[in-house]
Amino acid sequence: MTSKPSFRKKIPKFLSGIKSVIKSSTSANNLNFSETSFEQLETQLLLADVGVETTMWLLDKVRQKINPKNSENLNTYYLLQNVVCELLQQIEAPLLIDKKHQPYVVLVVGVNGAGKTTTIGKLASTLTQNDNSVLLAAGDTFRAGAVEQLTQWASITQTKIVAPSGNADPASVIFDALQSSLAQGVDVVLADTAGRLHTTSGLIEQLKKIKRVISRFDYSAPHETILVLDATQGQNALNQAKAFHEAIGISSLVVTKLDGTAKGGILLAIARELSLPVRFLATGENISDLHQFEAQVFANALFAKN
Ligand SMILES: Nc1nc2c(ncn2[C@@H]2O[C@H](COP(=O)(O)OP(=O)(O)O)[C@@H](O)[C@H]2O)c(=O)[nH]1
Ligand SMILES: [Mg+2]
Repeated sequence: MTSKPSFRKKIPKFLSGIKSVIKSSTSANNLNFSETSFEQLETQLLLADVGVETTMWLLDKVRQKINPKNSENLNTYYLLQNVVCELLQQIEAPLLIDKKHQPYVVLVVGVNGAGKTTTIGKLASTLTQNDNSVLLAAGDTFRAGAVEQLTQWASITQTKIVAPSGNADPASVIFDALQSSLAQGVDVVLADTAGRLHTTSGLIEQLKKIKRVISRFDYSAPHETILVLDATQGQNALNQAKAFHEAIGISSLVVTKLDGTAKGGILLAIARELSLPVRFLATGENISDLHQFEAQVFANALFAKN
C-alpha cells in the first residue's frame, strides 16, 4: 500500500533538513563527509525529534559503516538510509487476522485526538477489502459526538456497528458488540475507546476494566491492543507509549499525522526504544491515507531526492 505515489508526496517535510545537509555536505565523489557535516546532521536529526540517544546511536552506526578502503561505502546519504532502514525493519510486522478467533478482537486506545476513531474507520475499509467482515464497537461513550463519528465511518465502510443505548458504560457496549459479532459470525471487532491522558488514572482504570470484560468473553482477547500515536507530539508520543504499555499492555502501534509534521523522526526513536511493532502509518484524514508500515518503502520515502 505504501508504494502509492501519494505516500511520498505527503511527507515532504519529514527529515527534509537532513536531506539538505547531506546534499550540501557530500562532495562530488562523496569522499569528504566532514565532522562539521556530522554535527549538522546531528542537529537536523534532533530537530526532527529523533531524540538525543537515538541520534547518537544512528550516527555511531554510520561512522562504523564508513570504510575508507571501500569508496562505495563512503556515501553517507546511503549509509544513513541503510542504518535507518535496518532500524525500522525491527518494528515492521503487518496486522494478521487469525481466523481461528472469531471474532478477532482489536482494542484501540490512545490520548484524545490522536486519531483513534479515524484510524478505525480506515482500518475497517482495509479489512473489508481483504474479505473480513467487520463490526465497530462504539466504546467512546465519553466525548460528545464520538458515537456519531464512528457511525459515519460504519456507513462509509458499510460495516456493522454496536453503539451504546442510554447511559451504557464502555465495557458493556464492547461486550454487547462481541456477543453480537459471535452471533453474526463477524470476523473482526474494532473497539473504539475514549481518549485519555496516560496520566489520568481513573481513565486508565476504565481501560483495564474494558480489557477484563473482553477477556471474560474470550480469555485470549483482546487479540490486539493498538495504541494510536500522533507523530506531531514528538518525544511526548514516546512517553505516552511507555506509560500505556506499562499500565495496560500494548501489542502494536499506529502512528498518525505524519503528513502534518517535520518531527516524524519519532518513528526512529520508537523503533530503537520500544520493542513494539508498527502496523500502519497515517498521512491524512481520508480513507486512503492509511498505509501498511513497510520499513524499506518508508526509508525510501524519507530519503527520496525529490
Ligand atoms: N492530518 C491528519 N489528521 C488526522 C490523521 N488522523 C486523524 N486526523 C484528524 O485528527 C482529528 C482527531 O481524530 P480522531 O480520530 O477523532 O481522534 P481520537 O480522539 O483519537 O478518536 C480529526 O480531525 C481527524 O480527522 C492523520 O493521519 N493526518
Ligand atoms: Mg475518537
